[in-house]
Amino acid sequence: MGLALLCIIWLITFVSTYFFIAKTWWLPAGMAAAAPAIDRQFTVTYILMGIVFVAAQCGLGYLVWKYRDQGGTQKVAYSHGNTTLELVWTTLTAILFIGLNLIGSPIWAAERFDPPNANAVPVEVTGMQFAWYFRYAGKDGIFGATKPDLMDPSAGNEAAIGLDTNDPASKDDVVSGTMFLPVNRQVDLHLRAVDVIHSFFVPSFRFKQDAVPGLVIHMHFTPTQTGDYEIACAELCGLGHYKMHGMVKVVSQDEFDKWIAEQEAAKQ
Ligand SMILES: [Cu+2]
Repeated sequence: MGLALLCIIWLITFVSTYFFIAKTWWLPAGMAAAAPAIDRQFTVTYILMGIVFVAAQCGLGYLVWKYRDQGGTQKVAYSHGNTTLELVWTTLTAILFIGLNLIGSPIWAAERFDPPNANAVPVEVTGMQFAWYFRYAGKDGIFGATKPDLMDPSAGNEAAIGLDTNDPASKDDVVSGTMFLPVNRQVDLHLRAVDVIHSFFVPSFRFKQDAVPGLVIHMHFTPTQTGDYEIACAELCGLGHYKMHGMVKVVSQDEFDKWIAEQEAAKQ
């Protein structure tokens, strides 16, 4: 029985480790400026935690086998702990976790606490049950007022986020259900939520941030490749959570300007 358990524990360990090493199910290619640094941190974390995982599971299998029931009448010896051993592993674990946090925090903080570039594109992202809306400030660079009592989610776009069309600053605001971004230009994100907490997740950009009702969260990132990328809501936000999906279209600056101009024209 002890040998069978050892075999099962080791088998599960090695099979699951294989899928991680072979990258059977893995992230899409990184398409944002911060992606290489985030992937490096991710790899370091995976390797370190992988070593700990394999060592712990191998130890578990071995001990299950070593201390199997061997019959006989030998009395069980109980251990009441080993202070030195406990101090050592607690210290090592603390060093590992605090160290990983310290290594990762500059990447995390740079997208949040550094001010955005002067030429960053401001985009307001609004999450609501169960759609994402993207607003561009237009030529004046100012987002017009939105009002909760003007919100009509069934009408979509401008009406969905409750844009106040009487506000002069809102006249040139463009609201879209698809996110358009110019390539190699920083995006100054203003992240909002209307009803519950949502999470704006673009796996290809290695970008994930909660959108919280009552808060406007500022973050920035820079897409580095043109193409279409998926947006998912990464926070269970209700019955339609599974379909709270959107697309980012990263295009050239010219195509972006053309698209904005078309949207402005359609408003007239
Ligand atoms: Cu959601």
